[in-house]
Amino acid sequence: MSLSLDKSDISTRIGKLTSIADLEALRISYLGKKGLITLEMKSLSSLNVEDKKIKGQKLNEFKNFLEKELLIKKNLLENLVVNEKIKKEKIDVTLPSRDYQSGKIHPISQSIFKIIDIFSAMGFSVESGPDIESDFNNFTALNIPSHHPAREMQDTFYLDSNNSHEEKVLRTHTSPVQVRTMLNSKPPIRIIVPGRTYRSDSDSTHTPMFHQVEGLLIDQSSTMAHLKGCLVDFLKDFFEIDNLNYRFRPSYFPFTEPSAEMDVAFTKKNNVIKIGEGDQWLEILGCGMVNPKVLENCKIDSKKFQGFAFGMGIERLSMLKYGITDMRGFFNSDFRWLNHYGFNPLDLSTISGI
Ligand code: 2U9
Repeated sequence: MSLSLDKSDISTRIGKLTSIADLEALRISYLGKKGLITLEMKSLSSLNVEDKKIKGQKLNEFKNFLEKELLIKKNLLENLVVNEKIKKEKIDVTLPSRDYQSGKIHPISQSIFKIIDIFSAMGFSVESGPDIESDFNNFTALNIPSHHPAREMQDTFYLDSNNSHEEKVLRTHTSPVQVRTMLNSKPPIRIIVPGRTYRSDSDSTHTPMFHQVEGLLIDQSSTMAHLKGCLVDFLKDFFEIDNLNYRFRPSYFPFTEPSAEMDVAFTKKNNVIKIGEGDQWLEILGCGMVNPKVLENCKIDSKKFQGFAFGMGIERLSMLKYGITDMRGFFNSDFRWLNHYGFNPLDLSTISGI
Protein backbone atom coordinates (compact mmCIF):
# COMPACT_ATOMS: atom_id res chain seq x y z
CA MET A 1 0.00 0.00 0.00
CA SER A 2 1.60 3.28 -1.09
CA LEU A 3 1.20 6.01 1.46
CA SER A 4 0.97 9.71 0.80
CA LEU A 5 0.62 12.79 2.94
CA ASP A 6 -2.01 14.32 0.65
CA LYS A 7 -5.29 15.23 2.34
CA SER A 8 -7.62 14.62 -0.60
CA ASP A 9 -5.85 11.37 -1.34
CA ILE A 10 -6.31 10.09 2.21
CA SER A 11 -9.93 11.30 2.26
CA THR A 12 -10.67 9.22 -0.84
CA ARG A 13 -9.04 6.17 0.65
CA ILE A 14 -10.92 6.50 3.92
CA GLY A 15 -14.14 7.02 1.97
CA LYS A 16 -13.67 3.65 0.25
CA LEU A 17 -13.13 1.67 3.44
CA THR A 18 -15.88 -0.87 4.21
CA SER A 19 -14.77 -2.52 7.43
CA ILE A 20 -13.45 -1.56 10.88
CA ALA A 21 -10.54 -3.98 10.37
CA ASP A 22 -9.43 -2.16 7.17
CA LEU A 23 -9.80 1.18 8.93
CA GLU A 24 -7.58 -0.05 11.76
CA ALA A 25 -4.96 -1.29 9.25
CA LEU A 26 -4.90 2.13 7.62
CA ARG A 27 -4.59 3.87 10.98
CA ILE A 28 -1.64 1.70 11.96
CA SER A 29 0.09 2.29 8.63
CA TYR A 30 0.08 6.02 9.41
CA LEU A 31 -0.02 6.37 13.16
CA GLY A 32 1.34 3.03 14.44
CA LYS A 33 4.88 2.66 15.88
CA LYS A 34 6.34 2.18 12.43
CA GLY A 35 3.67 4.23 10.66
CA LEU A 36 4.45 6.92 8.09
CA ILE A 37 3.64 9.87 10.33
CA THR A 38 5.58 8.43 13.25
CA LEU A 39 8.66 7.87 11.07
CA GLU A 40 8.38 11.32 9.47
CA MET A 41 8.14 12.89 12.95
CA LYS A 42 11.27 11.04 14.00
CA SER A 43 13.15 12.22 10.89
CA LEU A 44 12.51 15.89 11.79
CA SER A 45 15.49 15.79 14.13
CA SER A 46 17.90 15.67 11.17
CA LEU A 47 16.53 18.91 9.63
CA ASN A 48 17.66 22.48 10.27
CA VAL A 49 15.49 24.70 12.47
CA GLU A 50 13.59 26.42 9.64
CA ASP A 51 12.79 23.21 7.71
CA LYS A 52 11.93 21.44 10.94
CA LYS A 53 9.37 24.15 11.75
CA ILE A 54 7.73 24.07 8.29
CA LYS A 55 7.63 20.29 7.95
CA GLY A 56 6.65 19.78 11.59
CA GLN A 57 3.67 22.11 11.16
CA LYS A 58 2.55 20.29 7.99
CA LEU A 59 2.88 16.89 9.61
CA ASN A 60 0.87 17.95 12.66
CA GLU A 61 -1.85 19.44 10.47
CA PHE A 62 -2.06 16.24 8.43
CA LYS A 63 -2.06 14.11 11.55
CA ASN A 64 -4.98 16.06 13.07
CA PHE A 65 -6.88 15.87 9.80
CA LEU A 66 -6.29 12.13 9.52
CA GLU A 67 -7.36 11.42 13.11
CA LYS A 68 -10.58 13.37 12.64
CA GLU A 69 -11.42 11.63 9.35
CA LEU A 70 -10.69 8.20 10.87
CA LEU A 71 -12.98 8.93 13.82
CA ILE A 72 -15.86 10.06 11.62
CA LYS A 73 -15.49 6.96 9.46
CA LYS A 74 -15.23 4.68 12.48
CA ASN A 75 -18.55 6.00 13.87
CA LEU A 76 -20.13 5.54 10.47
CA LEU A 77 -18.96 1.94 10.10
CA GLU A 78 -20.03 1.08 13.66
CA ASN A 79 -23.49 2.51 13.03
CA LEU A 80 -23.74 0.45 9.85
CA VAL A 81 -22.97 -2.73 11.80
CA VAL A 82 -25.62 -1.92 14.41
CA ASN A 83 -28.22 -1.01 11.79
CA GLU A 84 -27.49 -4.23 9.91
CA LYS A 85 -28.00 -6.20 13.14
CA ILE A 86 -31.26 -4.41 13.95
CA LYS A 87 -32.56 -5.12 10.43
CA LYS A 88 -31.84 -8.84 10.79
CA GLU A 89 -33.23 -9.26 14.29
CA LYS A 90 -36.96 -9.55 14.74
CA ILE A 91 -38.60 -9.23 18.13
CA ASP A 92 -41.75 -11.22 18.71
CA VAL A 93 -43.58 -9.02 21.19
CA THR A 94 -46.26 -11.68 21.61
CA LEU A 95 -43.84 -14.15 23.27
CA PRO A 96 -44.47 -14.72 26.99
CA SER A 97 -41.76 -13.29 29.24
CA ARG A 98 -39.02 -15.60 30.49
CA ASP A 99 -39.61 -17.31 33.79
CA TYR A 100 -37.11 -16.17 36.40
CA GLN A 101 -36.22 -17.59 39.76
CA SER A 102 -35.46 -15.02 42.36
CA GLY A 103 -33.42 -15.99 45.43
CA LYS A 104 -34.86 -15.60 48.91
CA ILE A 105 -33.41 -13.90 51.96
CA HIS A 106 -32.82 -16.44 54.74
CA PRO A 107 -34.86 -15.71 57.91
CA ILE A 108 -31.62 -15.45 59.95
CA SER A 109 -30.35 -12.71 57.61
CA GLN A 110 -33.76 -11.06 57.69
CA SER A 111 -33.70 -11.01 61.51
CA ILE A 112 -30.15 -9.63 61.53
CA PHE A 113 -31.21 -6.79 59.17
CA LYS A 114 -34.14 -5.98 61.46
CA ILE A 115 -31.99 -6.14 64.63
CA ILE A 116 -29.39 -3.85 63.06
CA ASP A 117 -32.13 -1.40 62.02
CA ILE A 118 -33.55 -1.17 65.52
CA PHE A 119 -30.26 -0.81 67.39
CA SER A 120 -28.83 1.60 64.80
CA ALA A 121 -31.76 3.91 65.50
CA MET A 122 -30.76 3.80 69.21
CA GLY A 123 -27.20 4.83 68.33
CA PHE A 124 -25.44 1.45 68.34
CA SER A 125 -22.98 0.60 65.59
CA VAL A 126 -22.29 -2.89 64.24
CA GLU A 127 -19.00 -4.72 64.84
CA SER A 128 -17.73 -8.11 63.66
CA GLY A 129 -14.72 -10.33 64.27
CA PRO A 130 -13.18 -13.74 63.47
CA ASP A 131 -14.86 -17.09 64.22
CA ILE A 132 -11.54 -18.54 65.43
CA GLU A 133 -10.50 -16.83 68.64
CA SER A 134 -7.80 -16.89 71.27
CA ASP A 135 -8.54 -18.43 74.64
CA PHE A 136 -7.94 -15.00 76.19
CA ASN A 137 -10.55 -13.15 74.09
CA ASN A 138 -13.16 -15.90 74.38
CA PHE A 139 -12.72 -16.77 78.07
CA THR A 140 -10.02 -15.17 80.21
CA ALA A 141 -10.86 -11.52 79.46
CA LEU A 142 -14.51 -12.30 80.22
CA ASN A 143 -13.70 -13.45 83.74
CA ILE A 144 -13.77 -17.13 82.79
CA PRO A 145 -10.24 -18.31 83.79
CA SER A 146 -8.82 -21.77 82.87
CA HIS A 147 -10.17 -24.70 84.87
CA HIS A 148 -13.01 -22.49 86.11
CA PRO A 149 -16.38 -24.31 86.30
CA ALA A 150 -17.89 -21.47 84.23
CA ARG A 151 -16.07 -22.89 81.19
CA GLU A 152 -18.25 -25.95 81.42
CA MET A 153 -21.31 -23.74 80.84
CA GLN A 154 -20.19 -23.60 77.24
CA ASP A 155 -19.08 -26.81 75.48
CA THR A 156 -16.18 -25.58 73.41
CA PHE A 157 -14.62 -26.68 70.12
CA TYR A 158 -10.85 -26.49 70.69
CA LEU A 159 -8.55 -26.26 67.66
CA ASP A 160 -5.17 -28.02 67.26
CA SER A 161 -2.64 -25.72 68.87
CA ASN A 162 0.33 -27.10 66.84
CA ASN A 163 2.69 -24.14 66.70
CA SER A 164 0.81 -21.61 68.73
CA HIS A 165 1.56 -21.24 72.44
CA GLU A 166 -2.02 -20.19 73.03
CA GLU A 167 -5.02 -22.42 72.57
CA LYS A 168 -7.43 -21.40 69.80
CA VAL A 169 -11.17 -22.02 69.96
CA LEU A 170 -14.24 -21.57 67.76
CA ARG A 171 -15.85 -18.64 69.57
CA THR A 172 -18.61 -19.82 71.89
CA HIS A 173 -20.24 -16.37 71.89
CA THR A 174 -19.64 -13.09 70.03
CA SER A 175 -18.25 -11.51 73.23
CA PRO A 176 -14.60 -11.66 72.00
CA VAL A 177 -15.53 -8.93 69.51
CA GLN A 178 -16.54 -6.68 72.42
CA VAL A 179 -13.22 -7.54 74.12
CA ARG A 180 -11.33 -6.55 70.95
CA THR A 181 -13.34 -3.31 70.70
CA MET A 182 -12.62 -2.36 74.32
CA LEU A 183 -8.91 -3.13 73.92
CA ASN A 184 -8.71 -1.08 70.72
CA SER A 185 -10.88 1.94 71.48
CA LYS A 186 -11.93 4.26 74.27
CA PRO A 187 -15.39 4.71 75.81
CA PRO A 188 -18.06 5.74 75.11
CA ILE A 189 -18.70 2.42 73.33
CA ARG A 190 -22.10 1.48 71.95
CA ILE A 191 -21.99 -1.62 69.74
CA ILE A 192 -23.95 -4.68 68.72
CA VAL A 193 -22.27 -7.80 67.38
CA PRO A 194 -24.37 -10.22 65.33
CA GLY A 195 -22.59 -13.36 64.13
CA ARG A 196 -21.96 -17.10 64.08
CA THR A 197 -21.06 -18.88 67.31
CA TYR A 198 -20.15 -22.52 68.03
CA ARG A 199 -20.78 -24.97 70.82
CA SER A 200 -20.23 -28.73 70.90
CA ASP A 201 -23.89 -29.41 71.43
CA SER A 202 -26.40 -31.09 69.14
CA ASP A 203 -29.99 -32.08 69.88
CA SER A 204 -33.51 -31.04 68.86
CA THR A 205 -33.07 -27.54 70.28
CA HIS A 206 -29.29 -27.04 69.86
CA THR A 207 -27.07 -26.97 66.78
CA PRO A 208 -23.24 -26.86 66.84
CA MET A 209 -23.32 -23.55 64.96
CA PHE A 210 -25.86 -20.89 65.75
CA HIS A 211 -26.19 -17.12 65.65
CA GLN A 212 -26.11 -14.61 68.43
CA VAL A 213 -26.42 -10.91 68.73
CA GLU A 214 -24.74 -9.32 71.68
CA GLY A 215 -24.69 -5.68 72.70
CA LEU A 216 -22.29 -3.63 74.78
CA LEU A 217 -22.63 -0.08 76.07
CA ILE A 218 -19.86 1.56 78.12
CA ASP A 219 -19.97 5.14 79.37
CA GLN A 220 -19.85 6.98 82.69
CA SER A 221 -23.47 6.89 83.74
CA SER A 222 -25.57 4.13 82.14
CA THR A 223 -27.43 1.89 84.58
CA MET A 224 -29.56 -1.23 84.75
CA ALA A 225 -32.59 1.04 84.18
CA HIS A 226 -31.18 2.10 80.79
CA LEU A 227 -30.47 -1.54 79.98
CA LYS A 228 -34.09 -2.48 80.74
CA GLY A 229 -35.50 0.40 78.67
CA CYS A 230 -33.26 -0.46 75.76
CA LEU A 231 -34.22 -4.18 75.74
CA VAL A 232 -37.95 -3.58 76.20
CA ASP A 233 -37.94 -1.07 73.30
CA PHE A 234 -35.99 -3.52 71.18
CA LEU A 235 -38.37 -6.45 71.78
CA LYS A 236 -41.49 -4.33 71.16
CA ASP A 237 -40.07 -3.16 67.86
CA PHE A 238 -38.72 -6.58 66.83
CA PHE A 239 -41.97 -8.45 67.55
CA GLU A 240 -44.10 -5.47 66.47
CA ILE A 241 -46.18 -5.45 69.67
CA ASP A 242 -47.12 -2.55 71.94
CA ASN A 243 -48.38 -4.62 74.86
CA LEU A 244 -45.42 -6.66 76.00
CA ASN A 245 -45.58 -8.29 79.40
CA TYR A 246 -42.08 -9.10 80.59
CA ARG A 247 -40.04 -9.80 83.67
CA PHE A 248 -36.36 -9.67 84.60
CA ARG A 249 -35.12 -12.60 86.73
CA PRO A 250 -31.80 -12.55 88.61
CA SER A 251 -29.22 -14.83 86.98
CA TYR A 252 -25.49 -15.46 86.85
CA PHE A 253 -22.92 -14.84 84.11
CA PRO A 254 -19.21 -14.42 84.90
CA PHE A 255 -18.99 -11.35 82.62
CA THR A 256 -21.88 -9.37 84.15
CA GLU A 257 -22.68 -8.38 87.74
CA PRO A 258 -25.53 -8.13 88.51
CA SER A 259 -26.91 -10.46 85.82
CA ALA A 260 -30.46 -11.08 84.72
CA GLU A 261 -32.52 -13.05 82.27
CA MET A 262 -35.55 -11.57 80.57
CA ASP A 263 -38.76 -13.50 80.03
CA VAL A 264 -41.71 -12.47 77.89
CA ALA A 265 -45.30 -13.58 78.36
CA PHE A 266 -46.88 -15.77 75.70
CA THR A 267 -49.92 -17.82 74.74
CA LYS A 268 -50.07 -20.89 72.53
CA LYS A 269 -52.99 -21.35 70.15
CA ASN A 270 -53.11 -24.27 67.68
CA ASN A 271 -49.45 -24.94 68.46
CA VAL A 272 -48.53 -21.39 67.41
CA ILE A 273 -46.79 -19.17 69.99
CA LYS A 274 -48.04 -15.60 70.36
CA ILE A 275 -45.75 -13.30 72.27
CA GLY A 276 -46.83 -10.36 74.44
CA GLU A 277 -49.58 -11.48 76.73
CA GLY A 278 -50.59 -14.69 78.50
CA ASP A 279 -49.88 -16.62 81.65
CA GLN A 280 -46.82 -18.49 80.46
CA TRP A 281 -43.23 -17.19 80.41
CA LEU A 282 -40.57 -17.65 77.75
CA GLU A 283 -36.90 -16.96 78.36
CA ILE A 284 -35.72 -14.62 75.61
CA LEU A 285 -32.32 -13.15 76.52
CA GLY A 286 -29.57 -12.66 79.08
CA CYS A 287 -28.09 -9.37 80.25
CA GLY A 288 -26.42 -7.45 83.04
CA MET A 289 -24.03 -4.70 84.09
CA VAL A 290 -20.53 -5.39 82.76
CA ASN A 291 -18.41 -6.95 85.50
CA PRO A 292 -15.72 -4.41 86.59
CA LYS A 293 -13.17 -7.26 86.34
CA VAL A 294 -13.97 -7.54 82.61
CA LEU A 295 -13.50 -3.77 82.17
CA GLU A 296 -10.08 -3.97 83.87
CA ASN A 297 -9.09 -7.04 81.78
CA CYS A 298 -9.89 -4.92 78.71
CA LYS A 299 -7.84 -1.92 79.93
CA ILE A 300 -10.84 0.24 80.86
CA ASP A 301 -10.81 2.08 84.21
CA SER A 302 -13.71 0.53 86.15
CA LYS A 303 -13.71 3.42 88.64
CA LYS A 304 -14.53 5.84 85.85
CA PHE A 305 -16.58 3.73 83.44
CA GLN A 306 -19.51 1.34 83.66
CA GLY A 307 -22.03 -0.11 81.28
CA PHE A 308 -24.34 -2.92 80.31
CA ALA A 309 -24.30 -5.94 78.03
CA PHE A 310 -26.82 -8.37 76.65
CA GLY A 311 -26.97 -11.45 74.47
CA MET A 312 -29.63 -13.39 72.60
CA GLY A 313 -29.93 -16.28 70.14
CA ILE A 314 -31.03 -15.24 66.67
CA GLU A 315 -32.49 -18.66 65.72
CA ARG A 316 -34.75 -18.48 68.78
CA LEU A 317 -35.84 -14.89 68.01
CA SER A 318 -36.53 -15.85 64.37
CA MET A 319 -38.53 -18.97 65.27
CA LEU A 320 -40.76 -16.88 67.52
CA LYS A 321 -41.14 -14.00 65.06
CA TYR A 322 -41.73 -16.03 61.91
CA GLY A 323 -43.54 -19.05 63.42
CA ILE A 324 -40.81 -21.54 62.55
CA THR A 325 -41.33 -24.69 64.61
CA ASP A 326 -38.34 -26.89 63.70
CA MET A 327 -34.84 -25.54 64.20
CA ARG A 328 -33.24 -27.98 61.74
CA GLY A 329 -34.76 -26.08 58.80
CA PHE A 330 -32.34 -23.20 59.30
CA PHE A 331 -29.35 -25.32 58.34
CA ASN A 332 -30.70 -27.96 55.92
CA SER A 333 -30.19 -25.84 52.79
CA ASP A 334 -33.56 -27.05 51.49
CA PHE A 335 -34.92 -24.71 48.81
CA ARG A 336 -38.50 -25.68 49.59
CA TRP A 337 -37.98 -24.51 53.19
CA LEU A 338 -36.33 -21.29 52.02
CA ASN A 339 -39.10 -20.65 49.49
CA HIS A 340 -41.62 -21.00 52.30
CA TYR A 341 -39.89 -19.05 55.08
CA GLY A 342 -37.54 -16.82 53.06
CA PHE A 343 -38.10 -13.17 52.13
CA ASN A 344 -38.34 -11.59 48.72
CA PRO A 345 -35.23 -9.45 48.15
CA LEU A 346 -37.21 -7.21 45.79
CA ASP A 347 -39.78 -6.36 48.44
CA LEU A 348 -38.60 -2.87 49.42
CA SER A 349 -40.17 -3.11 52.87
CA THR A 350 -37.67 -5.89 53.71
CA ILE A 351 -34.66 -3.78 52.81
CA SER A 352 -32.88 -2.13 55.69
CA GLY A 353 -33.84 1.50 56.25
CA ILE A 354 -36.84 1.62 53.88
C1 2U9 B 1 -18.47 -8.32 77.34
C2 2U9 B 1 -19.13 -8.13 78.52
C3 2U9 B 1 -20.36 -8.71 78.73
C4 2U9 B 1 -22.92 -10.57 76.97
C5 2U9 B 1 -24.07 -11.30 77.58
C6 2U9 B 1 -25.61 -12.83 77.90
C7 2U9 B 1 -25.77 -12.09 79.00
C8 2U9 B 1 -26.42 -14.04 77.57
C9 2U9 B 1 -26.90 -15.79 76.02
C10 2U9 B 1 -28.23 -15.52 75.45
C11 2U9 B 1 -28.71 -16.68 74.68
C12 2U9 B 1 -26.17 -16.47 74.93
O1 2U9 B 1 -27.26 -17.28 72.71
S1 2U9 B 1 -27.34 -17.47 74.09
O2 2U9 B 1 -27.23 -18.76 74.60
N1 2U9 B 1 -26.18 -14.62 76.42
O3 2U9 B 1 -27.24 -14.45 78.34
N2 2U9 B 1 -24.65 -12.38 77.07
S2 2U9 B 1 -24.71 -10.84 79.01
O4 2U9 B 1 -22.17 -9.99 77.99
C13 2U9 B 1 -20.95 -9.45 77.75
C14 2U9 B 1 -20.30 -9.64 76.55
C15 2U9 B 1 -19.06 -9.07 76.35
C16 2U9 B 1 -17.14 -7.72 77.11
